[in-house]
Amino acid sequence: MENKLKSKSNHLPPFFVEHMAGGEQKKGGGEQKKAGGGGKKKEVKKETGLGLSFTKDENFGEWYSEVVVNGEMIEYYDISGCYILRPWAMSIWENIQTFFDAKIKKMKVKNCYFPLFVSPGVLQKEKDHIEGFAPEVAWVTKSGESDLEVPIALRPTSETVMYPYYSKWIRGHRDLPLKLNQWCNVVRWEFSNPTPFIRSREFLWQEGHTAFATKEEADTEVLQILELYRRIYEEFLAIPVTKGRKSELEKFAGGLYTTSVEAFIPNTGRGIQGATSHCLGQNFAKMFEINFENEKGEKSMVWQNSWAYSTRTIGVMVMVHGDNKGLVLPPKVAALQVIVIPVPYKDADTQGIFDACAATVAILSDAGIRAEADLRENYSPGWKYSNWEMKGVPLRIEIGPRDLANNQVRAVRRDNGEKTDISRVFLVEQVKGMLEKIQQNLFDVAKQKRDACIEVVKTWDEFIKALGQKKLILAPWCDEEEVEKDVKARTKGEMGAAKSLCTPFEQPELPEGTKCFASGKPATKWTYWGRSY
Ligand code: 87F
Repeated sequence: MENKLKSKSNHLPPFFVEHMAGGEQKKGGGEQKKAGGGGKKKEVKKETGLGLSFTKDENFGEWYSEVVVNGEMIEYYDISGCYILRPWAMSIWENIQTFFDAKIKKMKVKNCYFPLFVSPGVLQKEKDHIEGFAPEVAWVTKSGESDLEVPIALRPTSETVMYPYYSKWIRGHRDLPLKLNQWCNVVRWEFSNPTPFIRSREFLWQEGHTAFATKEEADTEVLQILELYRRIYEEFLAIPVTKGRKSELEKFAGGLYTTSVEAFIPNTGRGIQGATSHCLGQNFAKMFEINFENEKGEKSMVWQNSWAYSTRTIGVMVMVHGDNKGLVLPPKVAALQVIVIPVPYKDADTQGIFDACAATVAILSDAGIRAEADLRENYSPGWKYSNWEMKGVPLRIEIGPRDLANNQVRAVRRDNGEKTDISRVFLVEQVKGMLEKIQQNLFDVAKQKRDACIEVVKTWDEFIKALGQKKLILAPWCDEEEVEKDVKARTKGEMGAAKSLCTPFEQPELPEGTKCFASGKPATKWTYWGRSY
């Protein structure tokens, strides 16, 4: 019996194991963050017991781990690098998904679903592309107790899964363009330090895979998609990004060229790739024989693109906007935009206050604002304030006896703490206006902080100094692969090497005779450099 239980317990989460035979296994994930252990523990906890143990400035890594858990976005799981996405995070994902999905449908992209499992033959068909990534591929080798005859891979991306069928489905020019997208999970067995949303072993994304008759059509789409990614970051997540092109070293090796939106995390001084839109050229078409007969009856090869953004978007949002009270959610993506909290006082008209809260929610909801009241009776108003601040709700509305008497409510902004008394007559328009202001302010503040980190350098010494100061470095570059390799080699250390982030499409003027910061050769462009995630 004991043996049976033991072998069974290998497949079960610790919760179940604990509730079985007295469970000698430990609870919680292997990498469960030790909120109290190690490092400097700053007491920012309030009397409510709801605060964070770490400040964003003093211990960013621990702050982040704590904020995603206490803000109820993530629960740690007992497999390292895998996380539970709780409804609070999932609704943010859904809000940006709704925007993007509608936009790509307007571009005539169709959704589809290909299997999660990949046979080794298919996975390795395109050898060059898979070579560098091979260590990250996860394999299923067993069913029950028996070994599979052929192991099966879990998709890390779906080029090799989808393109054999593109070859089958595309025959003539009338079959083009073929534009497919799938919303799915992918698995990459990363070994470097897993971080919720930012680097996890399973994550959610959309992957778009399109095929065209001409390069021009492909080029156009690459930029259309990139613009949608910019809008997700800037208009929804309130995060400034730079659109640009990746260097030869940093591009997707299987493609022709890679464009990306790049964000920056001021606290760590690291760049972070926000999303990518690749032109694959005809590389995969050659490999997978994706040919079509053109209008002249000649056989030609398709031009392909692929593009993706992932749940990493949510992590960047937390890192950029979060503060020492917890998450700060931009109104456009927040599951809840307004939380209404009753503030009863001694023998004041408690029922009247509760009714006013319910009425406020009804009015806001009718106007399309995502609002709820926290009418729980076993928590104090102060506890509720802290709780919803931790969860990052953009606007709090308090209703107490004085507000009731004056036919008003008190609104408190999460982003800057500003308090405004709003007459109930103007409730909807004022709340709408405040939510727009919050959205704009989050972007403005984030942009100001990002811009303050940009350092224009001309020489290697200036570059090294700026790197040490966690700057986002803009430098004139000769665009030679060997030079970038050299920059990596010369900067490698425990913080990770510096690399090119992107060559921005918006180029400052490059005066005649400007030299490359690293090689001294003639510079051909301005490129962003830095450490990155
Ligand atoms: C990990 C393991 C195996 C990234 C990997 O960016 C393969 C890969 O091909 C791999 N990690 N990549 C590159 C993904 C390229 C491309 N795929 C479609 C995208 C956008 C969506």
